Amino acid sequence: MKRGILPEQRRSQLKKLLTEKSGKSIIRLIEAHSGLSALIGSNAKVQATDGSTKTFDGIWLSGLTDTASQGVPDREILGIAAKLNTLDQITAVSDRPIIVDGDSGGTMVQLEYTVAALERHGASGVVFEDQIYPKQNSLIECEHFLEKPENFAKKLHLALSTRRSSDFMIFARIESFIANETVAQSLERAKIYLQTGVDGIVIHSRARSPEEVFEFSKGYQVLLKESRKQVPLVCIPTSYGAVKESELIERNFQFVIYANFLLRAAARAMGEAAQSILSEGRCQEASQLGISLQDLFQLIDEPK
Ligand code: SPV
Ligand code: MG
Repeated sequence: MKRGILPEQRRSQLKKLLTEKSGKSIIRLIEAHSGLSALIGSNAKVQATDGSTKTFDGIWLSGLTDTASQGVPDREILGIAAKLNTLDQITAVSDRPIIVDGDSGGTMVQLEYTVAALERHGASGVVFEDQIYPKQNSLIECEHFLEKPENFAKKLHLALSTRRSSDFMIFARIESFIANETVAQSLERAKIYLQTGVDGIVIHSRARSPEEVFEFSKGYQVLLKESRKQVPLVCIPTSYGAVKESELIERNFQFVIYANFLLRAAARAMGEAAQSILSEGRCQEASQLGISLQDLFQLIDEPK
């Protein structure tokens, strides 16, 4: 039987990682949307060129892939019960810290219950974004509507006062670039959100180049100096995927989230298998398109 770890053991892991990795490397999160994807992400490892073993440090419970895997748009439709169900699948099989995508947090009451439930269920942190509820996925080319920063700060204050342990990290996600705001506006938001005492800032973008997030990072370092704070910076480089982790470290990012790659890979493989069965009129070819049954049994610890 696969065993996760207890909520109180997992909760503090993210802060511990931050202390261990500070200034040396980046905390790498892989998306999960189910028990199986969490197993695959947690088991992944490669030998780095210096001989060390490279793995993912933690898991991102992605709103997009969690809802997509249930065939539903990423528009805050399913609610906290569905998210907790996914979180429980992940905690049952993985020992990694988990950051949950809290979307906009919903209404103030919804946000309060969300924070309490995620902390109780063992997540190590949650990200709330400053889009107006119900949010639109940031990577969609459409008009996105943002909260006034002062209003979003109220949500952050509520999240911070709701959590019971300071080990449970609250991140504020800035959607300025998603809504065509300027770098100056994004930094103004960062300044206001930092004043609430949040534990991290996520800067998002759907540009093909990292230029705007790099520019943000430059200004953000000045803000940190001025406020004498050390608040980690997070990016989600889906649209500017050519960027290397080494560049992100140079630009002072402490976390990188690989937000949707496992689900997209699985969706393509599933489509190819379904097509193959139809076109061949049999399943032999489809068998070659996925992992073997032996590997699947081993992955889920199927009892003999
Ligand atoms: C997610 O994975 O749900 C995210 C990242 O929030 S994005 O889809 O780029 O908005
Ligand atoms: Mg999301």
